[in-house]
Amino acid sequence: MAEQRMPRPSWRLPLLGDVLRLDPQRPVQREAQFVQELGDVFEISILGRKVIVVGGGDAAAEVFDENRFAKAVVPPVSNLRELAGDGLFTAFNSEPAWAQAHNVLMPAFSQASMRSYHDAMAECIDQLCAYWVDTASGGPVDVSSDMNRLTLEVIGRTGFGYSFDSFTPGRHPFVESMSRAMAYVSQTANDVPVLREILGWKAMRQNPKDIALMKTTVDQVIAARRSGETPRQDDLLQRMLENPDPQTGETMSDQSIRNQVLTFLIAGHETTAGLLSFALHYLSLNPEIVERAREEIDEVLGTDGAPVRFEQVAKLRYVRRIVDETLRLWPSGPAFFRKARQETTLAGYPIRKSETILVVLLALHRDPKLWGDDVERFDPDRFLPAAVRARPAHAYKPFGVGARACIGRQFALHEAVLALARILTHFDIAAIPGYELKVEELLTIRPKNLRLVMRPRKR
Ligand code: MNH
Repeated sequence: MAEQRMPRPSWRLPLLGDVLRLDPQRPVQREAQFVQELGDVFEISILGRKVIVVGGGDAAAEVFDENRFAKAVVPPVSNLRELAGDGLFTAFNSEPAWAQAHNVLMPAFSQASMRSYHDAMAECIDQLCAYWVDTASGGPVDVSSDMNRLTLEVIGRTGFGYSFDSFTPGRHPFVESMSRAMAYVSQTANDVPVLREILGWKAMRQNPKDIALMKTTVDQVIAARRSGETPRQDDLLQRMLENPDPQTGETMSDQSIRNQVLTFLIAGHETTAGLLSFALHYLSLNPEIVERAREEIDEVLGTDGAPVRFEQVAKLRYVRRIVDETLRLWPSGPAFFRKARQETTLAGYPIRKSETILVVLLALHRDPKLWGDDVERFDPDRFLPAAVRARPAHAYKPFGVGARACIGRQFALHEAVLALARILTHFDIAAIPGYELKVEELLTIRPKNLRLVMRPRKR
């Protein structure tokens, strides 16, 4: 194809580029809008940095091809390296710590390993339900905040035997530091450094303190386990301490273990919390979906309130489809970066080696070419096996692609299905009349100010 210029937003400025046309509060939602205006492939320029954006169609299948493209660690993801170093999520593809941690931890995240985390997950979910019965007393609950409590508690306990005392009023100092540190990374993603110093000096000073507190907390947990001060248990930390990399025979350093623990706390908590929050939002609006889910839940789990067994979770097929459909409309990691391994083309446009490409899942998952023309409708039956088979594989990638895809996928799905099943067993979920869904972005996405009334279920 002849050298043709990629579409770009109109009114590009010198130096600043398209930065004024972006939305610093809702960057990915703005980019999804651009997909509607400019098509599946276009370029934007942010302060001299060019980013190619892919939002649908065959171009998506192309960038997912691991032979020609790979994960790119660029801002804002690379800004997390100050906290998580060469941990799994933020490592460059060539860093040895990635391969080692990947080899040690892959078995710990297999479907079979979920059995060893199941009881702790179930306990945390029951604690959440009890917390709602005690504190909500029929009034509305703050959904995103409570889902964050749940998922952080789950990853803390199953990851390294640590409780954040999540179901007590107030917030753990670690949680305070983590949410400020995440907000800092997100808000400084596309800003101008000079302005940051003027406008954000307070946050700039707070950030190193937050990072130090998080690292110290994790180091203490690791040291306590290593010395035997806290008991052994079958969790991620124990596996990292004991299991050597099958390829090299070497065990992980404390520094690398710390980076992985911090990574799981970051990557494994707000994503699953966002998923659960959006799912509860849609359940509050769709009584017929709740009814179908409950039929399945009562049949699989029984109605006597007995603890859920590991094997039962995989049988909750309809609840799983609710989860899948939620991740279609609101993939909690709404976009990710790729880069060209060598000079190549994309949708016919020439691409230089290492050029940065942003995949906007938010747009891909609503591409009418792949999903039909009622893409906004919440319909779990899009994930019936026959419907899935009828779609190309690149239509749906909420957990990313290739070697660097999400290691926590089974973990998140098990936790989410279990949590929704338990919540639907115990509560009738009611929306606040007039609530309009607005979506907040802090690297991950969540429904803004979502409050729902959780009343003990009437049978
Ligand atoms: Mn998770 C990578 C989405 C839950 C740990 N995760 C990714 C990527 C996406 C993603 C997308 C790829 C990002 C990229 O290409 O740059 N993750 C999710 C979603 C959920 C989720 C939508 C929940 C829903 N993730 C979890 C959980 C954990 C976890 C739970 C851990 C307990 N994720 C990771 C790690 C990586 C990752 C670690 C990086 C893996 C690697 O690069 O080797």
